[in-house]
Order: sequence, then structure tokens, then C-alpha cells
Amino acid sequence: MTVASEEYASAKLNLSSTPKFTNLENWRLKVDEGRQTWHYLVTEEERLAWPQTICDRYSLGLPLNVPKLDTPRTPLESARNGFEFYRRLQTKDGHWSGEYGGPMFLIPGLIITYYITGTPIPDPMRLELIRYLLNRAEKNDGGWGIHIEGVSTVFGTALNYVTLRILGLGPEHPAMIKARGTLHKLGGATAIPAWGKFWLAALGVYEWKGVNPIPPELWALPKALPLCPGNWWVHTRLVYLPMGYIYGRRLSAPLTSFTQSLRKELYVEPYESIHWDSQRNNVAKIDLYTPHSKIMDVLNYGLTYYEALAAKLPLLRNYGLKLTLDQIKMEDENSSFQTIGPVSKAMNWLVTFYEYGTDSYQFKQHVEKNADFMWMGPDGMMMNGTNGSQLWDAAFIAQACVEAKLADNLKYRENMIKLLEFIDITQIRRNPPNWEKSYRQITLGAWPFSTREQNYTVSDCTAEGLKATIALQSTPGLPTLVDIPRLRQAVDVMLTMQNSDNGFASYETIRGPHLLELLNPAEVFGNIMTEYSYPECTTAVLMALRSFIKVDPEYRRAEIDETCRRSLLYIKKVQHKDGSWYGAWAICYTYAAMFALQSLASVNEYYETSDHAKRGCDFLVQHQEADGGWGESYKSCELHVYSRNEKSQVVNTAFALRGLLEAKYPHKEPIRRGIEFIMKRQQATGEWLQESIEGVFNKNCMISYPNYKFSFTIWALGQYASVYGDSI
Ligand code: LAN
Repeated sequence: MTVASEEYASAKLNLSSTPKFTNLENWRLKVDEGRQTWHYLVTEEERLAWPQTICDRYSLGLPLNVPKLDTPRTPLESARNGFEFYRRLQTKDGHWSGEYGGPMFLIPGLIITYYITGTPIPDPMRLELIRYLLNRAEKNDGGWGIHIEGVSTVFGTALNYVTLRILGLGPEHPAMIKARGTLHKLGGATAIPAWGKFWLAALGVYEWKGVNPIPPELWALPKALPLCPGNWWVHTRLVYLPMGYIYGRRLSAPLTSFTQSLRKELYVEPYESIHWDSQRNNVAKIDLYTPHSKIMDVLNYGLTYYEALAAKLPLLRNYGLKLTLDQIKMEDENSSFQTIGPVSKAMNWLVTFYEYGTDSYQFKQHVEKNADFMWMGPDGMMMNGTNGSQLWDAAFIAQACVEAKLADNLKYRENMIKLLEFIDITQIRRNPPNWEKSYRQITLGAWPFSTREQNYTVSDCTAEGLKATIALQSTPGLPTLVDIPRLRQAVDVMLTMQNSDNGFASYETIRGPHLLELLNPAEVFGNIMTEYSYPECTTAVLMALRSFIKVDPEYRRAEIDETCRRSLLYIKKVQHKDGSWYGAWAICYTYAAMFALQSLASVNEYYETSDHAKRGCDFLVQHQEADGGWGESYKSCELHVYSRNEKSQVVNTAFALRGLLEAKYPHKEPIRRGIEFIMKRQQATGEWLQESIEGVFNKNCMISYPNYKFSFTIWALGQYASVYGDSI
């Protein structure tokens, strides 16, 4: 077993000036059944044998040399130009790749684990990570926020500071001096939120005494108790699972001169003088989104006594550790070491280091699959929020192409067949072997968010996958690859997922009471303890079931009708007084309205026939900007009030337009102006440029969906033409 060596960071450069970065011309993206990994080619020979694709160059922000197109005169011409550009970016396995960045707390977990496990970071990766983090530092204060558009926080600044130090920047590098200044102004790293405390303690630069208890014995609770982790939101339980293991054993990297130095750099007071017991609930104000409840504080207080006891009862602790280890093993195997997300990815990897060592199969698999999370962009290398958004983006562009009459265009036949093939191979064909024991939702027939290998059912990904399949397969000239029995399996999965509040949640049904939110320990996120129903997921399932009955009218028909009826009740129930719906997975009210209005339209509830639809449309129209577009800021998600962006955004505009068109909003002018706005923002090459960040999770962290600027614009243009004819 290698242990973090003295030299690792210190001899690794300790740069006081910025290093030379890589040559972007040398990077290549490899795709294989949805898996996407970046490779740096060193020799001329290799580069000649594996030339860059347009997709590679586009992702890297390199000049493309694509032709200028005739200025479109109609919406469908604009959609065609858009796709003419976009189709060049399709990968050879049929999907569209893209960066899935935004959160600024993912790279640190990964790099800290590289450090602790003594795993060498390939130089091109190391250099490009440095470049990315330097590019993402806040211009004025040199710190980092929780996401790329947020203000500097202790969480972002302390973790990314440590990361850059591990990657080789010395404490005297100007960027480090500046960031450290900001960190100290914010009070230093003592007040870092819980997940930051965890990573710093694992690295050996924070004391475990300063971390609130994460007892692995929680996993012994019977499922009948709400507090059993099996009832939490799947992402939260799968983060607290490996955390419990590491915490339960209080595993920290051995102290080196490097970590000793970090202990000096991160704090405003001498490390030895810090009173760690007082730090457990110390969180900087700027970081705090969900303060601990009183009950949480009492529970934590009680648990610290329990921890003292557990230290004396190795049998009990070992039992807890065994339970967590079993679960970690199942999660790793079920997801082929991709794991459900980037936070647990690094933590599970760390567990395999301590448990099995660096020569083990498990450890090596984790190292290999790390690559699936890394993305090279114009600003350097980042860690994606999942191992990609492959299926999700593919499903949207497929439906957009059908709507915009591109799918039946002979010119694009090849693109559409490849796209359908990708959707076909991405459907999950089995249940995880231990699905009940690992508290998993069934997966047979589901579509995941990213790849089949990742192997997680998501309600709306299954729904969009099914809708896209049916839409493509119903297009004249396109083959049928997914047969009826497989479509039925997707329906079977969705029918297991409706909640008692009639809505659909993300990965599973709601298993625990929402009161569990009182025990949200993470401080920086909202609504993470249980599943919740969402208008987006509910609509997606409803629409998928409705498109399914067109191809298979008899199958489980009574249940399908009942599920649809109840979904609609949910959509109406969660509409706010002002006519809006809150969107949880993209920004924000415009996104949710697009879905909710679609639900209503599916039962012929339109502007003129339904008060719900009318109020939904009025809300949207109220927020149209003078330039004809809509521009919603991520602040909507945090604050729960519609917040304007400085600039109108093509993506929000497309969301809003699609909602209005679904609802048959009777006044053409606002819609026409919105379409005109989208057309004006289109470049001569047919592309739309990247604007503000599009997505969100847990209310407080934003995440990029760069493909939306193609899929939703093309979709809105097509839909406009379907309703009003192809002229503007
Ligand atoms: C995602 C990405 C996709 C998203 C949609 C399909 C868009 C949504 O409709 C349902 C929820 C889902 C699947 C989703 C859940 C939370 C994710 C996985 C993410 C936003 C991507 C990253 C995020 C994950 C939780 C990030 C890691 C952070 C933690 C708090 C663990």
C-alpha cells in the first residue's frame, strides 16, 4: 500500500509561478457505448493516427472552420441551421457529449483522494485542473463559491485552495496568496460546512473531533424506521454511507510536512490552539443555506456521547463498519464503479484504499472510472456532476428533431439512426442483483440519466427515453429497435414510482417523511433528506404514458389511466397562487412551467379552457423582457421568487415559449417575438453560444446543461411552426 509521501506535493513543484499548460490540439475524446473519456496524445504519430473530431475541437473551444449558412427566414430554417451545426458534434456512438460542470466542491474530494492514496495524477490532467481552478477563481477576491456563478464561500475557497496546493501550487503563488487572504477574511477553515470538515479531516488538516458524528451503525436500523438510511434520498444516503465508514474508523492521512504546512495556511489561529469541540456546529454565515434545526443539534449532542461509547465497544462499531462496507461493495458492483455521483465516487474509492489496498481490483477499477467524470473544456479540466448526461440530452434532441421535422429529413437519416441506436443500447436490461438489500429501485426497463453502465433508474429519464424512442420509431423510414416488450418494461418501472401525493420523484418513491429534513446535516443544500415529487418528473412520466398508449393501447391500460389522472391532480395542486410552478432541476419557474403546461394540455386544458393553464401563461408573459426573450437567474432557485437575469437567455426563452405553445396561448405576438429573439441570437454557423448556467440541484447548487441551448431552441422553433405555420 502506498501512503501519501512527503514528496507528493512538496517535490511535485511547489510552484510559485503558473506552470505551462497543455496544448489543446493534443486532446481527444474517446466514446464507447456512452462512456466518454479524454486522452492526451503526446507524439505526432499518435495524433496523426487519431485526429481531432469537430466535437473535440468544439468542446475545447478551438476554431472549427464550419461553413456559414444562409440566414434563416423561417423558424424551421433556423431549426435546420441549428441542427446542421449541432449534428457535427454527434459522437460516433450516437449521443451528444458535453461538459456537466458547475459545482465547485467535486474536484477537491477527488484530488484529496488522489493525494491520500498516493495515486499519481497524470501530468496533463494535473495541469489542466490547475488551469480550470485558476480560471474559476472569483475575479475580485480570488476565492471560489459553491458553484461557478456563486460568491466566494469557505466551502469553495478552503477546498479548492487545498486542491491547488496538492496539484502543485506553492503557498507563495500569487493566486494562493489571494485566495488565502479571502479565506482568512471569511474566518478561516474552522467554519467550513460539514462536507468540507469531512474532507479536511480525511486529509489530516482538521480534527475528527470537530466533525459531527456520522455513525455507520445507522445502517443497522430496520427499514420500518424512517431514520433508516434506506429511506433517505438516494444521493444523500450514498454520500453518508462511505462517510460513515471513514468517520467510523477516523481515518486520516498521515501528517507530512505538506499537511503540516496546510494546517498553518488554512486557519487564522494556530492549529494547536483551536478548540475543536466548538467547531462541529460552526459554519460561516456566507455558506449557510439550511441551518441545523434544534432537533439536529440535540441529536448531534447525543451522538457525541454515543461515539465515546462506540470507541469502547469495538464489536458494535465493527458491525456498523461491516454493514457500510457491504453496501459500498454492492453500490460499486451495481454501477461498475461509476457510483451514483461524483461525491460518493471519490469516497467509495477512498474506502477501497483503506479496505483492500492499491493493488486490489476494486481500487484499480475506481481509478479507471475516475476518467469518466473528467471533462476538458476551454478553461481546463473539471469534474462532471455525473459520468455525463448522455441519455438525457439524447432524448431531448431526438424529440426536438421530430418536432422540427428534422427526423424525417433524408439528409439527417444517418444521425437519427445512430441516435436511436444509442437510446436503444442505453436502456437498462436487468435489475441489480442485490437490489432489495441495497435499497434500490428496480431498474429493468428503465433509462438512466447518463449510461447503462451507471445503472440508475430515474423516473423522468425513463420517461424521456421512452418518449424519444417512440417518437423516433414512429418516424417514417426509421427502424424499430426497441420492441413492445421492452417499451412495456419501461412502463412497468414507471408504474412503480408514483407517490402517495400523486407526483413522481427522481430516483425512487418518497420513502421517509419530509420531516426528516429537520435532520439535514449538510448546511449548504435544501431538500436533500428524502425524495420529493416534482412537476418536471411528474409531467415527463405522464407524457410518456400517454405516448405509450398510442403504440400499445391495451397494456395495463386501467392503471395507466389512473396514474395519469392522479398526476394531473398533483400538477394542479402544486401550482402557486401567482400561476407559477417551482422547478427543482433547471432554472427555474420557466423550466417548470414548460412541463406543467404540457401536463394540462395533455387533457385538453388550455389557456381558454382552464384556469390553471391561463394563470400559468399569464405568469410567463408577465416576465417576458423587452427584447422578446426571457432571462431567469439562478437566484430564483435559491430564493423561491422569480428573479431576473441581467440578460435574456435563449434557454429560458425556449422553456417559456414551449409552455405557452402547449397551452395554446391565444395571443401570437409575445410568442412570435420570443421566436424572433431565439433566431436573432443564432450565429451564422447555426449554433447558439453558451449563456448563463442552466441547471440546479438541491436549491443552492447550479449545474451546466450546455446541450439545452440546442435541444430546447430547436424544439421551440419546431413547435412554433407546428402551431402557427413556418413563417414569422
Ligand atoms: C441530477 C441530474 C439530472 C436530474 C434530472 C434528470 C434533470 C432531474 O429531472 C431528476 C434528478 C437528476 C437525476 C439529478 C439529481 C441530482 C444530481 C445527480 C443531478 C443534479 C446531477 C448532480 C446531482 C448530484 C446530487 C451532485 C452531487 C451532490 C450531492 C449533493 C451528492
